Amino acid sequence: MVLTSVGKMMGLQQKAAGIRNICVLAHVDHGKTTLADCLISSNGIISSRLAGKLRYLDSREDEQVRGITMKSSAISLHFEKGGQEYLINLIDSPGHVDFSSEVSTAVRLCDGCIIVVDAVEGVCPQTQAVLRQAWLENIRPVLVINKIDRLIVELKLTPQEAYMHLKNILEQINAVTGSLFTSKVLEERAEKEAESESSSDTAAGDQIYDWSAGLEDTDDSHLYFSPDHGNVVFASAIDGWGFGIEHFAKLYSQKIGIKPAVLLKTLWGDYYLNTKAKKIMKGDQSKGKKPLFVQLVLDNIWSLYEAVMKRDKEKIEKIVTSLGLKIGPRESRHADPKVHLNAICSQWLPISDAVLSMVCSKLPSPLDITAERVEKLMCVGAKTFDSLPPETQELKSAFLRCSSEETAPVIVFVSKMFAVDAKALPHNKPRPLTQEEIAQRRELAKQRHAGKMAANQGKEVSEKPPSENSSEGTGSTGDKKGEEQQLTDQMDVVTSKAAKQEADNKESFIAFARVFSGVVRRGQKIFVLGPKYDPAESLHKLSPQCSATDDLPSVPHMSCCTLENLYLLMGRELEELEEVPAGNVLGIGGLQDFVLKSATLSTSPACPPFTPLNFEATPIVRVAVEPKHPSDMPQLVRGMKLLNQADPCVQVLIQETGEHVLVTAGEVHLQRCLDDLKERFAKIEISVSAPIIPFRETITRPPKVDMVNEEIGKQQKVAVIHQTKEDQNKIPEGIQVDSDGLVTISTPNKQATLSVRALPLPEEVTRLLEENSDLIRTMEQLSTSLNEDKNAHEINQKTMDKIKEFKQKLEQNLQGRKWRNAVDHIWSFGPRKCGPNILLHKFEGYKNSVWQCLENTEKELIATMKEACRYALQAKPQRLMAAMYTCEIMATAEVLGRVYAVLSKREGRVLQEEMKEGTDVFIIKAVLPVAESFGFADEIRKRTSGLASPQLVFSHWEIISSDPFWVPTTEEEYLHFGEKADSENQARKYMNAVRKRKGLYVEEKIVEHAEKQRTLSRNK
Ligand SMILES: Nc1nc2c(ncn2[C@@H]2O[C@H](COP(=O)(O)OP(=O)(O)OP(=O)(O)O)[C@@H](O)[C@H]2O)c(=O)[nH]1
Ligand SMILES: [Mg+2]
Repeated sequence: MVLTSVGKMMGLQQKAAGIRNICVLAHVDHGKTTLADCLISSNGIISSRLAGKLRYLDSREDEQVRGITMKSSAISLHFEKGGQEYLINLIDSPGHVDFSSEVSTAVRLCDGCIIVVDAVEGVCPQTQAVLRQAWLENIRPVLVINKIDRLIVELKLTPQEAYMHLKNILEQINAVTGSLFTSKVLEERAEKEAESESSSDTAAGDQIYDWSAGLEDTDDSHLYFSPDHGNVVFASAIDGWGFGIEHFAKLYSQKIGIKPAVLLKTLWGDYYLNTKAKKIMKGDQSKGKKPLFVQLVLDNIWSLYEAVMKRDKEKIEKIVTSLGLKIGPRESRHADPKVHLNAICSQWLPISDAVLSMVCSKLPSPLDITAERVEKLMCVGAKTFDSLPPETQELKSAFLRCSSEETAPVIVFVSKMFAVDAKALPHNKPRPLTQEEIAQRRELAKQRHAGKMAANQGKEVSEKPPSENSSEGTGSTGDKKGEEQQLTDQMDVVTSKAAKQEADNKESFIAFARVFSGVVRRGQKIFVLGPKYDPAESLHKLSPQCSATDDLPSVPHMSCCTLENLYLLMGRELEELEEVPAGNVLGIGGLQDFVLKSATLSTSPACPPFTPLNFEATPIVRVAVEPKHPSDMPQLVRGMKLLNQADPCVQVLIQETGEHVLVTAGEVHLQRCLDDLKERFAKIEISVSAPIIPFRETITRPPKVDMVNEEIGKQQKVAVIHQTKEDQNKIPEGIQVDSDGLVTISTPNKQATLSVRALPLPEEVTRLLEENSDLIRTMEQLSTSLNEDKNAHEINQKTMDKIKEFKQKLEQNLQGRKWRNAVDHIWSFGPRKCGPNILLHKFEGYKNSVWQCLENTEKELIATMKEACRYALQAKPQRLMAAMYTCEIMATAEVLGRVYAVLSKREGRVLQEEMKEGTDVFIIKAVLPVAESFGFADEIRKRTSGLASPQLVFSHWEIISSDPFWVPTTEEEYLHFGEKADSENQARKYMNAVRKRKGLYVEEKIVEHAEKQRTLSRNK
């Protein structure tokens, strides 16, 4: 296969209809990178022998060592089918849950995706997660069921069993898609109903409820994966083969004389071949017949595997000649039968053909971007499309046209920044010489040689006849010239070395981006729009026709930059480009001072920022880092800044204590960030603290029973111990606390007095607040703009309806005497005005509240009462909330016991256990406190000899039921737990650990009767 030249790729970039931007998505280890290898080898970039072993797109050293992908990377491939040429921009993504943010960055730039599923493991948690991601971004999926060879070699299934197994996998995956689809239809239906309700208010006509509108009506057949739709490929990436059923339909239509269209419909499903009648009949199972798929497809593959594995030379020969293949002696005599197998299979059913032709025929080109997706991309937060300024709404057509005309506005989205060694940039690399340059050099060398020869001759001549001075003169000048040349050459070497060293130390950032409209050119000036940029605001100040080259007034969240370099992304290599037309994925250099992680670039100030990426993983694992040598601090600070820019998900911050903190998605992610920091970005030795575990604090209702299940109030208190408990919650003077927890506190100048009471919110309210955080943020923005300038914003009717609905729901959930009128008295949400806490006021007649955007009243609301809130919280029973992971572990029956042992040792709780159909594998769903999770995956892997490996995903916060301040107060408790309550109190353990880290006072048990201990040890 010939390597496709950059020139050719540039040509293909111009034809948007032939472009496919796709990514490969799957659960960890299902074979994405191996599949990508096979596709890359079809373009001659790597040899087909190495495909699957090289894992070309895993270009980092740690990716190769650990065998998992950590960064998504892109490569452009060329494919030809049916006389049409295609450019495929392929992005390989990581499957490990810690790196799921890399998946989000990849999915945003694509129009379609290949979902890979391991034929043995089937649908796994990350498979579901990536399907959801694809769904959220409105991109179309196709399916590759990979590792079919494992069904033959490892599970030793018969073709019939394998068929049932594959059918099962398809059902599972379609069930996931189905549930995504149903939830969306229901949502839309609810929305429509709400709309029709509001319209029926005005038009008081008869409302006929249309029952059929909804699920039954909506055609969803194109969403499902089915081999007869042509969106499923069965494959074994490691053995280099793959096929869609149309391949076999074509093959057998000639052999058995049945139309390909008929075969295409019947090859998958419960049909069988009636050989006598030469007809395809339905109902294989009831008649005990082999389904067509088994008879015509799987049987053949199975017998090939059998023949090669058993080294049945005759049979292999027969198969090879009947298929018309040519196998070299090197492969057929290889000691490893797998090599032989690979050679046969990859010629017979080349996986790249099957997958790429499915991609080209089933996945959309950039021209097919849907209006729905465009609107979604353009509307940030709870804003709706029709609330955008008209100039902005007009841009929708630019997206839909995806045009590369001069007049089309340029719209580019940068989904992440990635660091490359400055050495690896094309302009710093020795580049192969062109023909002319080679000719030129040859000419120069010839001249030099001729010069030397002449000089030598001259010398000889001058030595002989001393009278001929002239020739001596030329000779010496020639020598001088030579010396000069040498000197400048040396200088060049020195300076280039210095430059190289400098380049060595420098990291260059490349933006991973896609052009949605227009043509980007090198050296072009363009607006960089931050996520908070608001076109409505800037269009007041700027004219919609202004360009980034004009001298413009400053606008918040907008800057101008020059596109310094454009690159074609070719896996480990970058190729320089002069311009990139709409519809392509590209790399952009020179943005590192303008873009932190992601951004929207446009030539039009009316362009809105794209919606933020949907990140599934929440950064939760924090560590503090410091340099080993304090003098290295500046490098660390710089390194952390670079790391932050290079990773979509990591957070770096400086805590109040001055500690530098890294927040990462999980242990593997943490390790990668630390390695990057040490070896690339800071290049210093660093020491890392133990993970800092996050906790939240909350209050609960007072318990009705005590720790020994006695009703509270009836027991006799133990006076002495009771005293200590009172001490712990000691409240300073000047603050009154009543029996119901109402705290009253005066300001130091005694001008004002505040009374605050803390109450636990009903759980549904907390959930409601968390779900609506976007809406609350929008309300906050509206309120501020109302306070500043009454008419700055026209509030969109839909948003208003949403706010009203939210208010109603809150009212429904805040019922009872305690919460009377509470919703109207909401002063603020918190923390930072949008969290799951509510601040209520109790002033009768006081109007100011969060609902002012509905009422249009204005007044200031400012009050700081940190102290009062703290004491109010302390006056109630306090509890810690722990961050919880969910994990799904697959384990065989024999290691199940050990998995449970590890789980229970680490305070894990099993939620569900079920057996995977058709296998002896159990799936265990459990929750585990983040605090107990460090080393969990490793421990499980070790205890089960690598048979089970869990992935942990942050799921929720959970109240730890024990009271961190608890001490025995009644006689029974005292008897049961002892004076010091020595038995484990999980909450206290966590609390003390935090206090210790913060250098706060920790009350710990001290050995009180040391003498007794001495008598125990006799050897003293
Ligand atoms: N038996 C078999 N093994 C395969 C096949 N494809 C891939 N593998 C193996 O599965 C392992 C994982 O393959 P990768 O391609 O790295 O998987 P991945 O999906 O890229 O993994 P992550 O990027 O870490 O999510 C490797 O050891 C491959 O050799 C296959 O078709 N059959
Ligand atoms: Mg991979």
